[in-house]
Amino acid sequence: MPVAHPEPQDARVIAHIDMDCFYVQVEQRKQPELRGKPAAVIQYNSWKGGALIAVGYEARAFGVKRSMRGDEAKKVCPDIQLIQVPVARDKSDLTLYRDAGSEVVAVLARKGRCERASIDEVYLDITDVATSMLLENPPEVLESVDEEVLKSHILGVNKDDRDQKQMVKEWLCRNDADNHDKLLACGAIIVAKLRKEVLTVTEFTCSAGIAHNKMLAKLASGMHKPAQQTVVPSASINELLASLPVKKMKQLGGKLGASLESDLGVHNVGDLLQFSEEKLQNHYGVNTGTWLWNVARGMSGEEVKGRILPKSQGCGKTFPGPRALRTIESVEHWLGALCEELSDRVESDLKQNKRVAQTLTLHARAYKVDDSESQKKFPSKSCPLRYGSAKLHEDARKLFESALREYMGIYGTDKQAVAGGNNWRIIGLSVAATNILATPQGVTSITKFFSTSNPPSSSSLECDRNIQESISFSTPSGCEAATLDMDHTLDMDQELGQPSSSNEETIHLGDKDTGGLHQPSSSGGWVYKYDEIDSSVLKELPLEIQEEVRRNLQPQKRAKKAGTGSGIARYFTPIKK
Ligand code: TTP
Repeated sequence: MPVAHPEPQDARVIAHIDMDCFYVQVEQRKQPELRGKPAAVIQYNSWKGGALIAVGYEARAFGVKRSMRGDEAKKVCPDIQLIQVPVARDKSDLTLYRDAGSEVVAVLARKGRCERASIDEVYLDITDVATSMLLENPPEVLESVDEEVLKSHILGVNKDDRDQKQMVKEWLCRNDADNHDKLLACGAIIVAKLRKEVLTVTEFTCSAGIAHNKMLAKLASGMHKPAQQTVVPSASINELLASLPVKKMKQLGGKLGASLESDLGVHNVGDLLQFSEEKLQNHYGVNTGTWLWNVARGMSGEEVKGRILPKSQGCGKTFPGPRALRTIESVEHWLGALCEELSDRVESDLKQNKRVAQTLTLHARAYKVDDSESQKKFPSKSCPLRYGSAKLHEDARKLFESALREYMGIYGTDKQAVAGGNNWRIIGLSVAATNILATPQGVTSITKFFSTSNPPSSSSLECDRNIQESISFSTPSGCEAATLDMDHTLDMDQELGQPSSSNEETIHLGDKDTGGLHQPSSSGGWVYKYDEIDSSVLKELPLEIQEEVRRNLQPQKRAKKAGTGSGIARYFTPIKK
């Protein structure tokens, strides 16, 4: 649920940095002979040449698209180099790309508050450094302006046939500009320099958007790719939004976008301007209504969070079509592989960053053989996380068994009944370590994190007591503390051919505080702060899962049907004012 934040009084300078065809660049750095050649990175699954997950710009010029498979890409671009994503434990291993992303973050974080938004995207709040520059060395006193800065696109400015660079220079160095534009001009100079530093240090090019808030900076960073930057002066906002289709904005996608189109006839974001805040609130609830009203004006007060490490870690694998898992043994096998990887990652996070993961969460997608139309979701389960691959595996197995019993409607502990039924198929499996906290500094030993975490015991009944139940579709009264954590850097193999209904839920119940994402509403239900959910990391998940999660992020609308359906929305009632 989008939440409106008041726009801060003082102008901010925010940059959104987005790496260009990131995985391809990482591979090209590894194999320099691929530089300048059409190339794409393909997923681990060679069916029809493998699914493309990143396409280099040289290949894009031939018409190669991410939606293609390798065979199709070869048809439109016979010389294309297809590079398979690294593989470990029979699944994609994104360590190489994740580490490359960290190299970039290390360069960018020197200049301002830095929020790592996904494997290859960063927000930077450079207000302080831009303000200092404006005071000490403003653009209008510069003797020369760097070429990279002059290549900037200034929305609303680069419009006629005059010398573009000259126009940019004039805009940057105007004496009569207002303070907001002057700060953006400083931002453009700072970001161009940073992008050059990123290139020197990492060999990667990136694109950037520079604006007064995160929303506009993000919109702008993708406008002129690769290796370019775009500035959004306040005067250009209306024009920008007037022609921006709502579906181009992630938060306006899914059902909200569809409803805007069908109920209000809104196609472009700017079309929202015609509606009063009250009207939008009547349609979409107080929060979303105000948020939409602000969006129409390019307003968003969301802060850049100082965060360069992910809040959680996860890994998963899909099992499409005939590869669906059908026995407890095969699930256990894959949980073992996933837990080994997760264990390596949390251990290394502990070592390198002194952070401890608190919660283990299991998600799966499933369908029933005799009822493949069923919309019932496979419940997610969480429990306190115990370090060590074997313990993680043991706990993940118990979480799975508990979830499977619930999914199959078997409330006893008869393992045989569930396992032997062979009436289910698992098409996606993932484990995640969430609630990762910095270890307290000082005398307290970190061992307390390992010894007091109530590990699930060997009996499944006891195990259930420790499990933080996921949203239970059948027992809403158990809903005491809904938590939602979508900030996983999930590694999911993306493969085609799987049934389209995604059953993943990242919402679970429990008595642990997972970072204050939720508050009780006055009506006794729960709301979560949409803007605190880092949804961009979702792009590592298969598209249909992304869709599903996004659908579930519009609880207010769904909450209108509270009590009438079995969807999760009934637990998320709007705050009454
Ligand atoms: P993107 O930033 O979406 O795309 P990109 O960097 O490849 O290209 P662009 O220059 O247009 O921004 O994604 C970053 C990386 O994330 C991408 O290189 C590969 C990976 N990725 C996936 O694995 N699956 C996906 O569905 C998407 C969208 C990206």
